[in-house]
Amino acid sequence: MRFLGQALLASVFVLGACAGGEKSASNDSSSAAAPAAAPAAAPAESGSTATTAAAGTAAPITGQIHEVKMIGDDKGYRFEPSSITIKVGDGVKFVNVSGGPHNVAFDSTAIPAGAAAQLAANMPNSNAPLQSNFLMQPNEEYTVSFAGVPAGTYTVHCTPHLAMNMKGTITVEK
Ligand SMILES: [Cu+2]
Repeated sequence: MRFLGQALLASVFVLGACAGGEKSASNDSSSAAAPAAAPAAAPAESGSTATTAAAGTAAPITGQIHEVKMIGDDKGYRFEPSSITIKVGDGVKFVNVSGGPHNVAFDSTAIPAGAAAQLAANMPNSNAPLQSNFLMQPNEEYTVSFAGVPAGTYTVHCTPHLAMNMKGTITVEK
């Protein structure tokens, strides 16, 4: 919308300049041209996450995506819902609603045996294996694929608020 507005303004300016026959400096041309340079897509995670990436290849979500809110308010810090049941192949989208920064973290001892490598591979932009980056802004999201992982109970927590018992349970069914 903003780009369109600038383009329209620029057109009006150019038309006006032609009609008037005056070659005044086009002080708007640089800003009108700027939006044409599209920002490059965010690069994939580099160096620091090499150990995570090496754990395996991410398995894309093939099923439903379930939303879990991450909330911190006067009632405390929590995942909402704190307990969900999904299928293998589904994804869980965590949304930072309030009280962040939050993250999405799994303790390798609180997930099914044999789950860690694939789950880590399914977690982009990890700060460490099984730990997402920190969600700083309201409405920032982080989606974890539960494709290719064993069925069972996955306990998820938020590292900054673990001491405040910000934990949840994701039951993954075959
Ligand atoms: Cu948190």
